[in-house]
Amino acid sequence: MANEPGFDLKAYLGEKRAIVDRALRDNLPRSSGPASELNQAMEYSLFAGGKRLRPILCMAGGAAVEGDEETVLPVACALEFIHTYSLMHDDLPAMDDDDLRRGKPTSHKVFGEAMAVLAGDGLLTEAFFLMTSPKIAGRIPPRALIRVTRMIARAAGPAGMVAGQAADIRSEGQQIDLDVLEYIHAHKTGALITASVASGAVIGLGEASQIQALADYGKKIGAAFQISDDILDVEGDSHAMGKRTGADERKGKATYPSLLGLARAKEIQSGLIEEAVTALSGFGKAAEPLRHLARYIIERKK
Ligand code: GRG
Repeated sequence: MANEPGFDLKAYLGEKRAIVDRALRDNLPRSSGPASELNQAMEYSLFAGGKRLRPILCMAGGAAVEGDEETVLPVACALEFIHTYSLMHDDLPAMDDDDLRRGKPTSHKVFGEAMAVLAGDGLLTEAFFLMTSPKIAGRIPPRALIRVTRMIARAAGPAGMVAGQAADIRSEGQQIDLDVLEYIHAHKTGALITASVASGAVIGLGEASQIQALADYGKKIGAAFQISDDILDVEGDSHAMGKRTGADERKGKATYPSLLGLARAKEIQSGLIEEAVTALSGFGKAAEPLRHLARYIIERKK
């Protein structure tokens, strides 16, 4: 289905980012005591210029089932907490050893390794404190809240993102095939993106078939998103991205372009976006932001 004309994605993203940023500030734990540096480190990475894609997908998932945005918002923020923790830990010397992210020095470069580990731990645990807060618990049935909490824990943990990261680390410098690469992508990146869209729909009290359709959409855009990341590392503008490109090749990482070539990677990516939009065929105008977000994933420059 073609995107409807008249939808201004830039304005939509700007408006939702402002809402997310405000809510993140409101929900950031503060401390002026002996551990205040921990809070500074959490704040530094949370406000280092992320696109807020996961919270926006969560809000758009909620909107697709006509859920209440205020109720979805704490879960949207929790997803950004988890995403930020994963980037902080991924950047550590023990993992990807990156000095720059989004054009800024990484957490361990500013605060030291121990504080970067702890600030990541803090964001991860705080996410679950936030998503089970009375702000949500008083508004939706307990079953929906438990379902969302388990869904996000699954996606972030050792059956999801953490497993993807472990497989990725073990595959570095090795010849891997497309099946392993797909496993890494689906777990490391896809799981949290899928949970972002689906959790919005669960909190928005969508029907089972709607939640399933939105999870299918999430899987497709999650896969396309990771292919974009691989393509941007080959063709992207390092200035726009705030980091050096070509890192995958330097580290000997298998990617879609390295295994299949750039042209085929782009073809697969476009196919995934079409399938994602098709998964939304049962939705009307309420899913329009999601349709546009799907296209944004392959058009993004950073
Ligand atoms: C440490 C458990 C653990 C997991 C790390 C997410 C991740 C797993 C590693 C990041 C490595 C990476 C570059 C993955 C590619 C896709 C990805 C998640 C990119 C970053 O997400 P964006 O583009 O980031 O949404 P911003 O900066 O906009 O928040």
